[in-house]
Amino acid sequence: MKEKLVVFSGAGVSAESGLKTFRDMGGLWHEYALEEVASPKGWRANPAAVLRFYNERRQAVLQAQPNAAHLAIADLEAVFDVVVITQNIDDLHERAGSSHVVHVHGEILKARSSVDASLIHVLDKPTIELGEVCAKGSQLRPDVVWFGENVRHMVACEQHFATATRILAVGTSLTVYPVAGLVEVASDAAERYFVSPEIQKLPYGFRFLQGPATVVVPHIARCWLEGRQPE
Ligand code: BJW
Repeated sequence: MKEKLVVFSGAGVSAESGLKTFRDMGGLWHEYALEEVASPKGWRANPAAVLRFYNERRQAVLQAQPNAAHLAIADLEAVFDVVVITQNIDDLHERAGSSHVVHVHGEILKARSSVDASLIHVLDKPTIELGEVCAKGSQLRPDVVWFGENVRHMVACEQHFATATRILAVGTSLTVYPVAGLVEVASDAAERYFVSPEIQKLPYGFRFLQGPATVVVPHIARCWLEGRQPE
């Protein structure tokens, strides 16, 4: 049986594919008020503005390509049972070849009913427009998790974190809960790495490797695939 390896990713892993992070300088939350575009209240107040925000980001996702970090994470499947738990709503892990990806904050390439969260479908075009409705006649919205809404698959994710023997966290500021708390569920026996270009709060038991995802993640993957400890 293969060893269980959890990759926990945030916006930073897709930054070098040209997708903006949220809280860095130049990030989305410096350009937009998060309560206006990423909350149920903002959606009720101005659905057209919310749809525009996500339509523009969906176009960017469709134009982006997986980078060396996404590809290195996919390569790890040669040796490990890899579960990618991502806060990202893009599909770059899947396009890089990762076969088990859990999207805790939803997926931008899917639409869902605004009255029934179980009515979800994959979009066949890059935009959702006002007036496009679900089978129950309500406006379609992006299938993403806004502030105040329940995140997805938490019980399964806690199980994956608790049973993994290796964990690689990359490109997240660990500011958004409850997902940020997953790092605390990791086993003390697990080998744990945290990758970011800047020194920030380091979760307990994680070793910090500083640098951009496209440099540090392929290095860690190479070491793990060759049975060496990353330095
Ligand atoms: C690189 C790099 C490179 C750069 N290489 N790295 C008080 C305490 C605790 C919790 C709360 C609280 N008050 C409210 C809450 C709950 C709230 C919350 O956590 N708020 C905090 C902000 C305080 N959470 C929620 O509401 C969640 N739901 C929930 O709790 O439900 C229960 C509930 C119900 C009712 C009432 C209250 C609670 C839902 C959270 C939904 C988050 N949604 C978003 C937007 C939607 C998706 C989208 O539009 O994309 O998800 S917010 C945004 O942040 C997005 C991300 O997934 C998420 C995390 O961001 P991430 O990925 O960490 O990005 P950044 O930008 O923060 O960090 C990037 C990092 O990359 C940085 O460290 C860089 O250095 C690094 N980086 N370049 C490697 N090249």
